Amino acid sequence: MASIIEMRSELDDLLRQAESELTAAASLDALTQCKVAYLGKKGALTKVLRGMGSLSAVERPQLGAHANFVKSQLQEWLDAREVVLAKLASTARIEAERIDVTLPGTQARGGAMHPVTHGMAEMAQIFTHLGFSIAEGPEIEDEAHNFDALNIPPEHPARAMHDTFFVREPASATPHLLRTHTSPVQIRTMKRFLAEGNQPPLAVVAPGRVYRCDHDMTHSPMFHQVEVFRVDRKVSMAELKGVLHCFLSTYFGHAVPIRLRPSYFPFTEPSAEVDIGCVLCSGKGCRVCKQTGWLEVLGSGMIHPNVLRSVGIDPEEYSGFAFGLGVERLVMLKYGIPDLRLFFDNDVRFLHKLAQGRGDQ
Ligand code: 2U9
Repeated sequence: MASIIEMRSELDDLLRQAESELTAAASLDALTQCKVAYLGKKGALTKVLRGMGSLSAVERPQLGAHANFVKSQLQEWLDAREVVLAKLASTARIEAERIDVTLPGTQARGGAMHPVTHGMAEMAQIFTHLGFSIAEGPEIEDEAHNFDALNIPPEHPARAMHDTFFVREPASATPHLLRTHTSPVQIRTMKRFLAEGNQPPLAVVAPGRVYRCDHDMTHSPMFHQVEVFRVDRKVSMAELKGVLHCFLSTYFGHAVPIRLRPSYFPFTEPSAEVDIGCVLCSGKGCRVCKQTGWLEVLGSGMIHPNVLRSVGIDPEEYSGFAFGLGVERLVMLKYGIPDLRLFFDNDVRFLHKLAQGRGDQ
């Protein structure tokens, strides 16, 4: 059985040991463990106090007073160490969560024009620089503007050739369709121009979506056209050829040879298909130009007198040239795009690469 002297010295040993352990506690967790080990129900202090039963009634309060001192000293050190460790822990957390605002951020990739939209804008701009005005019109048209006014009467085979999408509507209403070319825009523009009391000259470029019921490797049911016309006194085929050469050379960025081959369109007379010297092999002959050295790029001609008459322009006094081109084909040739379907898949890797090549971003 321990004497009061021994028990006092046990308490003093406990205090000394606790002091060194508490100062060594490196984390709040370690400190909690220390607290349990010394002040807990099964801790070192309780263990010493359990022996108090063997002390006399005089000794018991003496040791009790000393035990209270030891306990409050322990508590004081624990509290002080806790403040230090809590501060260290919060500094470490702040350090770990620190954000370096000087690091470069993740770049948000900007959007860019679709190659077809971009190409169409490029083409339209060449014409605005030549003094042409841009015109737009409805994509849902009637037969009068899409066919009749363009010298394509109801039984004309060109109506069947155009593979038209008709819009379902009540039998009493005028049939409507998705325009098969942007020519109805030209018709509407000429009519409006005259209705506003003007007389030619008139020079217009009509870019936009057109629709044909046609779908294979090289045809999409929706594609884009740019159509151009100029009406004035004495407009000639020579002027047409000059404008074509200027347009195609500006678009491709270098002088391109062109040739006109006789052709037939209901809305032009005479009509000509236009070829350019192959931009891939410079006319030497390759797979794309099928060894001919030439690529067909557009259709053209002098506006048919019936078309001028249909809008109220006297073909005896005025003449005009017109031509139309498929935007996708010209964009493919300029940017070396091998497959029409790439335009419609909208794979951002393809679109981004093209935009980068153009220097858009
Ligand atoms: C008016 C009068 C005449 C526009 C023309 C073509 C010839 C032509 C095709 C090229 C490729 C359509 O996209 S494509 O399939 N176009 O061959 N277009 S003459 O003639 C007009 C236009 C408007 C008032």
